[in-house]
Amino acid sequence: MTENSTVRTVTYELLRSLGLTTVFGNPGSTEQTFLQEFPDDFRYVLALQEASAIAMADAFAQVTRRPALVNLHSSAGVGNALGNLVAAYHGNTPLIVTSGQQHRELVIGEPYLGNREATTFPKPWVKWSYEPARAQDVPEAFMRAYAMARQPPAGPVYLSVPMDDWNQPLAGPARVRTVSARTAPDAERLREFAGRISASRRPALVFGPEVDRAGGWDAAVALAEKLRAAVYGAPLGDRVSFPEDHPQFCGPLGMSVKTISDRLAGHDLAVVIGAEVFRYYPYVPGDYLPAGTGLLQITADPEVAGAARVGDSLLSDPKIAIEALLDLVTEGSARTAPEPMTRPRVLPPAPSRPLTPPEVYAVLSRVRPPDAVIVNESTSTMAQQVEWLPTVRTGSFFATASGGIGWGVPAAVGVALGDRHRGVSRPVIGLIGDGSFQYSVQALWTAAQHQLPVVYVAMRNEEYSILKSFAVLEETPGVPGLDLPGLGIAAVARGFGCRATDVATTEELAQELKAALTADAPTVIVVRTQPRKAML
Ligand SMILES: Cc1ncc(C[n+]2csc(CCOP(=O)(O)OP(=O)(O)O)c2C)c(N)n1
Ligand SMILES: [Mg+2]
Repeated sequence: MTENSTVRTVTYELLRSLGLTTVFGNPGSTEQTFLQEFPDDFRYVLALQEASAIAMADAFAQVTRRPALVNLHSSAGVGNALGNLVAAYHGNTPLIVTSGQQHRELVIGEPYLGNREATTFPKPWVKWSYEPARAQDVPEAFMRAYAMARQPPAGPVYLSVPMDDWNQPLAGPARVRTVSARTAPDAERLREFAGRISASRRPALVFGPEVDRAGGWDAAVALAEKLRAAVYGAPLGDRVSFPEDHPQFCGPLGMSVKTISDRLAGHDLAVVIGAEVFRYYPYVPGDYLPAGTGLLQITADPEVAGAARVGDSLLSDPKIAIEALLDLVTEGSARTAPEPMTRPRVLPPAPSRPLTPPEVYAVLSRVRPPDAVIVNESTSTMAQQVEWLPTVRTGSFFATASGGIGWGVPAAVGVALGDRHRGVSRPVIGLIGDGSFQYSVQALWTAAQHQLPVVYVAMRNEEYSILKSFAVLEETPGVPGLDLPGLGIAAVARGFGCRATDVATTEELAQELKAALTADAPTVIVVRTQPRKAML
């Protein structure tokens, strides 16, 4: 044992070997034993609240395509983080979330800032949850956490580490292992699927977020073209997996049982790859599938396959399956090409004040650089993005995978940090509703401190607009708490160190966007907009 070799030094050496040298977090007294003498080759990304730490790490992991490490404060910090942990779980993001436990000597007496039933607390939104039985097990617990987070289906895991463990003597090095990040399909079942796809007269391909995450964008295009199939976007996607300007792209599938079933009518087969069947919301009754339509699902996640309401499932990494299908299916040149999606792009006859969301989207579609990333959390206008701002490149659209808001503002920070980490420079545009902006607003400070190229466009319609549409759908008049008067978003953003401005016209918006795209600090552009009745 080298002199001064401890649980902490052995663990840092392991983290270094695993490439986990960025730590997202918010510290407390129970974490300082871990963070002490923080090595120079490690980087600590401070988030001012734990919901921000998780969503930043989530997007960072997605962009770098590697697990990310998060360190939170005891039960209070984990509690603040839980909402965004749900998104990481549904988004299959490999996150190793750690928090400090009180001193082992004190735990039996329920000490101040102890973490009662620590391993239960983040469940069911972690794949694995552990508190080492002995201090000496800490490095191996990290190794196991890494393996669990990375293996398919990837996802968040949790480790609670008593604060006195870190200084315990321990001989290194830790045992380093590798694990698979992809699993191949059962060959026989895949051939069966290929046969059914080849025999289909009018197949519909539905590509979901797992495809883009697996790096399957190009393979998805090749499969669609070989089959000459209609392609739809999976409901409520947190990633886009197929170019939305492709002539075979027919638009989003819909969200409710009824709209999806109506959309699939006329297709004898729906092939859903890398998505739930389906991510339904809201409940509008209907048939789960139209009469005469079969359904095949390919996913890497047994839970997602198990929960499908209809159809036959195959477990596989989506990219491996698509590439294998490409060889197995017969050419679909005899099929009639699908009708591409229409984009009416209707604008008001004269400029309106406040602006309508389409006027804002029209400016964005003009000014957006082709390589820009969009993070969208503008709930009542998200459906308009596909019309105005089609995603045309892999890894360039992000949204919450859970439906919980308060993910987008910090996720934009995580995307920009991830890009910087992998040596890529792209503008990141966060389209965020004025309500959604508030939940993890302190992420702006981290963006400013790191001088990240993030441009937020905050749509200030002064309400929770989507919830007003839901009130109509659900026939629930008189719901309180849906108006948001008096929010000074630009002032808040300035307070966190961002550039910020209020705009009222399309000219001002275009001008401020252009300036923001070349600025050396993050910018928040607050645009006053009219509430919009969302199509649910
Ligand atoms: C953490 C969390 N709290 C509450 C909700 C419920 N919710 C869904 S959308 C929404 C309003 C969003 O308003 P805003 O961001 O202003 O967008 P708009 O609908 O006005 O476009 C709320 C409160 C949620 N999804 N997640
Ligand atoms: Mg709003």
